[in-house]
Amino acid sequence: MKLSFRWYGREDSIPLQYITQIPGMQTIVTAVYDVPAGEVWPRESIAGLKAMVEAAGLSFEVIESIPVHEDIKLGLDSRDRYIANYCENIRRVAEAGIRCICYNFMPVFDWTRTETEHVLPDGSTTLVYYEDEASRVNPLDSDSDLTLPGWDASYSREELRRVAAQYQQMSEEKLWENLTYFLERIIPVAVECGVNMAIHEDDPCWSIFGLPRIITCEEKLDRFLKIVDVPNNGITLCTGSLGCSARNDVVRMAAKYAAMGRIHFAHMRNVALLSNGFEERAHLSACGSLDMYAIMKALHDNGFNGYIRPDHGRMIWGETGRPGYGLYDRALGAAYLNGLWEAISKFFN
Ligand SMILES: [Mn+2]
Repeated sequence: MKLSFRWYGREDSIPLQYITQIPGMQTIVTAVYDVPAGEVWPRESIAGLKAMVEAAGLSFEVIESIPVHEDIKLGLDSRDRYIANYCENIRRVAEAGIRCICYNFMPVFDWTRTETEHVLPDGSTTLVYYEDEASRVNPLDSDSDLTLPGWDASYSREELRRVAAQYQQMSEEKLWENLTYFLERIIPVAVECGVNMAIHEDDPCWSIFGLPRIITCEEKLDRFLKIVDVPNNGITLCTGSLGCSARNDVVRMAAKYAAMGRIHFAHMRNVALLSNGFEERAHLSACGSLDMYAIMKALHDNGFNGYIRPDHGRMIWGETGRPGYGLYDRALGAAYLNGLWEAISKFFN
């Protein structure tokens, strides 16, 4: 495994040097954040990121994400221009040394929670999703002013409703068709550039706010991988996104897709499944519902050689900042993942 850490560029309050100080840290996961979705990233912006990352002693090999423009997901006529731009972005980041690109195909909203600063009994704060509160935070039919870091803040409330209405008339099958159209055009470019595309599962892994979601479970990942059946068309195994549904056997999926050589990136996070939703917890198995050791062992035993990063962390030790993306708890997560991997590697090799 290659240990990595997400960093939001110059705007991130966490200095790259602090990330370098995490033992075993190798690679930064980042993106060009100041270009609207669908447009081409300037070469200077990519080169600037690469220079900063490498100056800190880290490698620049993973992008998360190149966002997929809504017109592509909606299958509008304008999609061809956005797909051409997407291909150009793949070429440009590949030229700069990127080997893996994470992206998702979730309509309108990226990851969704009902609260970003839920206080746990130990005083740390975390991201939670409670079913009974989901309608309260629905920006489509309430006055909720909740916005999450993954959501496109460029939409006004009205635009958001207009785009969502287009999806609400769309079947899941139509969304699959639009995903197929996209993959058939971008994957050949990824192959040509030697880049692995790694789709991220929908988070949470079910339909929200009446919008279709299709990258949610083993059956659908199987279907996804067959659309363009080459190694470069792979997945980001996000344990927290899949693990928030008890129907998903994350250990089994880690083993299966690693053995197929289709997991290019792993997001390691623990969640506690509750009767009314889930809470993000510390990475340690004992803190949540997922057996993190078993997932790491499944990856190890099936030849996983991709990038891995600690996913969302809690806010601890008084840290404030971007929900899920503080330094301290993610650094503890990285140390824990290192420990699991070293023990598994030494004991089972
Ligand atoms: Mn994730």
